[in-house]
Amino acid sequence: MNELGRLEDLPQDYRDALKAQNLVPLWPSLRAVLPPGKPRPNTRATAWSYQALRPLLMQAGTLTPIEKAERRVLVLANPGHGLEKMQASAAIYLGMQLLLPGEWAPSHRHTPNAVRMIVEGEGAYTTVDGEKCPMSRGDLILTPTGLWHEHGHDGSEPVVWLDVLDLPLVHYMEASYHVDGPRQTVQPGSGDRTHARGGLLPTPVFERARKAYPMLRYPWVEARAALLALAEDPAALECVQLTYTNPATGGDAENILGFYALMLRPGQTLNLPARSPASVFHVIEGGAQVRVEDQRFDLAEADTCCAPGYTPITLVNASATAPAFVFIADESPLHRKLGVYETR
Ligand code: 1HN
Repeated sequence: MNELGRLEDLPQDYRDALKAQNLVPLWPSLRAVLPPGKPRPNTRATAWSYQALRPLLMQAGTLTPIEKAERRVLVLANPGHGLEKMQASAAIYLGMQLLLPGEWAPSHRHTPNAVRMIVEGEGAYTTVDGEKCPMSRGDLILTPTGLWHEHGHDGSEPVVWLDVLDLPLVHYMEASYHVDGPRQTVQPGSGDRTHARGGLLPTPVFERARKAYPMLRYPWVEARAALLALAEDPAALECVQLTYTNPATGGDAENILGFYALMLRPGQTLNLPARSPASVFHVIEGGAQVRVEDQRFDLAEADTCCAPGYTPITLVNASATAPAFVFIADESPLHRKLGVYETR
């Protein structure tokens, strides 16, 4: 491959003349924006220990009242992007949010899509688009783009959840904004009870009743039972993984990020091929070793890690007796829609 000319090779008066016209020569920067063979991601394989972050999150609970925070969150920031960017990967934002008994995080809506994976505690709920969604450990609750959402807590213990948003991408697109709103009126009904029974869906006879996101809550009891059933299926010999889908479309639950529940059998080693999207692994139950590049993370319950794209990943359940359950988020829907998805 040719050595390309450097900026310093150009006479200063020529560089000044370009700059005065807002012009930039491409060739000194061409390799940086178009590296050979594969991208050079800023995303670094990084892990966050729940045991290490939990006391700091609880401290935030005493240092900062909810009124002063709106959302009391410690962001899981990837040092490869610079901590102030608040990115786990190019498109993924991660945060651990704390809500204390009696607190209320007021209603708003925004353009980035969010999901919440409940980590600990009982008694909190989030109201999304008028539907009150109770929060229990392992539940996944969607807050798709544009839908009103607020959080409340009628229980007696702190509740913590992992927020996953496509904020870095939407912000990069200069499309990120929010609108505040009044407390929502809770409507009766529950998408997870009307859309997840034996392959039956409400018939949209009157089109006006149709919602783009009819199912907002994916209870862990259902996902866990489905994984255990799938583990018995010969088709899932290699990989026991489920995709969180929108039952109305059969496609991904949200437009930009993909969400999955994975079961690792006792002693299982799962070698994942190198794929273009970056991914996030969060342990719901058990323990999982994640090997990516020259790193190895031993994740315990509630620990989280992220991995860049274009690199193979190995997941190991070191327990000989207990299965491990892992929540995964990745950038697959985005990569597929943009036509840049690849497996190597
Ligand atoms: C947000 O709206 C929530 O509603 C949590 O709980 C985290 C991070 C960035 C932007 C909006 C929430 C967020 C967020």
